[in-house]
Amino acid sequence: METNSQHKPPYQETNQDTPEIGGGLHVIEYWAEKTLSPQGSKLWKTLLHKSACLSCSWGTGGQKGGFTDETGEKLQRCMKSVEAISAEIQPGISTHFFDTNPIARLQQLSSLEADKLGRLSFPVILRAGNSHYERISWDEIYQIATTAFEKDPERIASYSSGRGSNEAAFLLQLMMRTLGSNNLADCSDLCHAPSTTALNEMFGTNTSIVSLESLKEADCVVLAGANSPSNHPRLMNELIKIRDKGGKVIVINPVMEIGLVKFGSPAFPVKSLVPGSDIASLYLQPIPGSDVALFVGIQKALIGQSRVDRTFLEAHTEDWQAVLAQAQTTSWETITTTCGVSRTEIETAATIIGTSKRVVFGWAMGITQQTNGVDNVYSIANTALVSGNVGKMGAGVMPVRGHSNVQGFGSMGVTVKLKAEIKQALERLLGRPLTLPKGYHTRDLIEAADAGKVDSLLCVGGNIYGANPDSAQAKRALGNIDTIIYLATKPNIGHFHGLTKINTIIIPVLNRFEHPYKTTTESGNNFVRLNDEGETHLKGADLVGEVEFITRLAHNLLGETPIQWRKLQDPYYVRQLIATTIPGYEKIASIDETKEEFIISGRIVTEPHFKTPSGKAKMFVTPLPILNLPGAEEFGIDRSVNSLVLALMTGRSYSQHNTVVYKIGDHYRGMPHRNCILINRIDAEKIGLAAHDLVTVQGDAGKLENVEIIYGSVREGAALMFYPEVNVIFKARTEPRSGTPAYKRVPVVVYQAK
Ligand SMILES: Nc1nc2c(c(=O)[nH]1)N[C@H]1C(S)=C(S)[C@@H](COP(=O)(O)OP(=O)(O)OC[C@H]3O[C@@H](n4cnc5c(=O)[nH]c(N)nc54)[C@H](O)[C@@H]3O)O[C@H]1N2
Ligand SMILES: Nc1nc2c(c(=O)[nH]1)N[C@H]1C(S)=C(S)[C@@H](COP(=O)(O)OP(=O)(O)OC[C@H]3O[C@@H](n4cnc5c(=O)[nH]c(N)nc54)[C@H](O)[C@@H]3O)O[C@H]1N2
Ligand code: SF4
Ligand SMILES: [Mo]
Repeated sequence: METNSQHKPPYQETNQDTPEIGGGLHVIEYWAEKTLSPQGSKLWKTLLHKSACLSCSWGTGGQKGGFTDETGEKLQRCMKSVEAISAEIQPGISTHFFDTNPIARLQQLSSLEADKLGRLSFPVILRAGNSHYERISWDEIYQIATTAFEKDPERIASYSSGRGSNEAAFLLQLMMRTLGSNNLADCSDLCHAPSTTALNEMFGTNTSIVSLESLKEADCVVLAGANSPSNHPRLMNELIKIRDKGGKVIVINPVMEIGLVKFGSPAFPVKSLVPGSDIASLYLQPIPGSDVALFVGIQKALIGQSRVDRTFLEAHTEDWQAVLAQAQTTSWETITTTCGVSRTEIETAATIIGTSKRVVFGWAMGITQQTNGVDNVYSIANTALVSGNVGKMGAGVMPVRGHSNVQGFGSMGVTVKLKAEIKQALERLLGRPLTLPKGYHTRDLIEAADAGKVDSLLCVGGNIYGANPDSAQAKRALGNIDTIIYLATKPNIGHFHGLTKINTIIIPVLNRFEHPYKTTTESGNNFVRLNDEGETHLKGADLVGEVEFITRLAHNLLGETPIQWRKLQDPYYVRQLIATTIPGYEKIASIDETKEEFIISGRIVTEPHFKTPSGKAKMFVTPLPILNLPGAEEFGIDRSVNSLVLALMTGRSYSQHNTVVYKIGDHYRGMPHRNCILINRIDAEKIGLAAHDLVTVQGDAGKLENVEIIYGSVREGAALMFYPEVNVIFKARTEPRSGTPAYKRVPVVVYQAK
């Protein structure tokens, strides 16, 4: 098929189904369609409810009203929140649904179909040997759950996903740790764990050191491995404003995402929405997994241009000499062949960074979901330090987080790497020393379950089956567990494939805007929001709050001393515990009275003093990755077959939230359905393929067939597909220090079946 951009280099060509800009009127059409739908009034009631947006970590909403950000700016609500709310306000699943649909039929459902079943509204159980989920009483649930979690603490575990509240998260880890278990797997293990690891080593903090207020003062943003027009749309408003005031945006992404080139934002209806605003001043398309080389190249160019801030390095950092020496001694040849970006482009990036006054470096999954994800983050932060862009307003390092409260879960101690300060505070609370075994993060949990070492698992949200690589392994591993309890708002494919040996229980929970009490959440910008009480539209449904479920289970297991679990059913008292346990959260103690949302103290760094033992930022040398791809024969493909090995990036389509698919296509990449592979025209032509041909895409764990070739602006040698479907084809290769799978560089072979 023709492309609409023949004049561009081949890896910048898109297909004719791609719109001219990201965002734009399409977004307004979606708002209109949803507003006029039968759910319209419910949708608007929820949008106006004083609670944080459910969708991403940008964390719009809260006490200032649904459309205001923490600096008081209006019109900061995007259609992704409409998408998330629309799914939550669906009618409840009928009471007969599970009686008439055997598990074998439920397993045929796609992610989209599972979500469209509606809200879970009564608890169900699948018992060993049975073919149907059936309704279960609360008494029996607590009896099964109590027996399950009385087991050896090494053999019990939890998995969580960042949609719940801080209060639920705090209680979850408190219960698990009081029981003696440190097996607190969390979706962040699959996500920003490399950022947490690296930032902790370098700056002594786990999160972004930039506030939204500070970001607004930047005159340059470097955004690497993030498809923000789709996943953090309100970040786009900040980029637009930075460009409007003459600032620069450098985008680093193997795919030229249309919304990162030009974005039409509804927040600026006249000047931006229809014509679109320029986003990238410079767009670099590296080879997937090669960002370290690119950033070492930028450091080298900064040295060459005499733009290194040596005074800053000497005064405020450690081991900078080794980092500069690495950049100096690594040849341009090595750098450019590793990352596939030219020296001229790298030098241009360095000039922009070096001549800007205040640069914020942001990143997301393209950086972390790599076998060297921690090095990737080190290399970005090294670049920030080398150019003197840390420790002042308008500058710093900013991981762009995932789920709306994933960061809150980490802060509350839902992690295998518990901070020493929190451990000590928990010990004071319990009046005894805590022994914390190593603990299973998400990948270790799957491996342990696969080896038969896990008896009971409590899943507070999420889809542990759908989120992990190698779906067959995930299914097998979960199948080795005796009891899994899924707390969830809506059914997902994990509830139908992640089945246990004995009891699989699905418990329907209230969501953020439905609790009869206040809760709090934490945004990726370290801002704590207060969510007001609400009510559910599911009349007569049998739902539970996460706080209620966890406290009741904990009471059954642990009694009333030293922790009064029944009192903690009121989240007000949980907040009092958080205030004395979690560093920086002191203000939460009075939030019920003051309603004052706040930035967590000690997180935002605007002076060059760091929470490391020396008070200086510690720098790390970042070895360049060796990025070979296996030959086709290593996939068992005969030489006579015309095939191509590619580095596959797996991630989100425009209309999905993680494993939950809302619409099948991706409007902005011109991909009409889920079973597509986005590749470069040149690559396709190498093996005689054309757009819309059907191919097999095979990894080391399986293959997908009849995958449609879509031409897109992906760099040569790389391709892109959507999860969770693609998770059937590859095994986990993980980053050793964080356990995060390399979802963004999956070796696959592409060929046409005979
Ligand atoms: N609407 C919506 N919002 C979401 C989510 C959602 O699913 N839907 N999910 C939430 C969650 S949990 C998360 S973690 C975030 C995810 O937010 P993102 O990280 O933006 O999402 P991804 O789709 O994983 O893709 C990231 C980008 O990385 C690029 N990339 C791939 N490989 C590389 C590489 O090697 N180097 C570089 N520089 N770039 C690369 C891809 O081309 C893609 O544009 O979004 C959150 N917000
Ligand atoms: N191939 C590939 N795989 C990936 C990724 C990738 O880029 N590529 N990204 C990874 C990343 S970054 C992440 S974060 C994981 C996501 O992994 P998860 O967080 O495990 O998955 P989600 O799809 O976000 O979970 C959705 C489910 O959460 C439940 N839910 C929603 N709201 C609530 C609530 O308020 N309370 C409770 N209890 N349940 C609720 C609903 O039942 C919904 O079906 O996937 C990872 N997997
Ligand atoms: S940017 Fe994120 S938090 Fe803000 S409205 Fe959109 S989805 Fe919600
Ligand atoms: Mo994530």
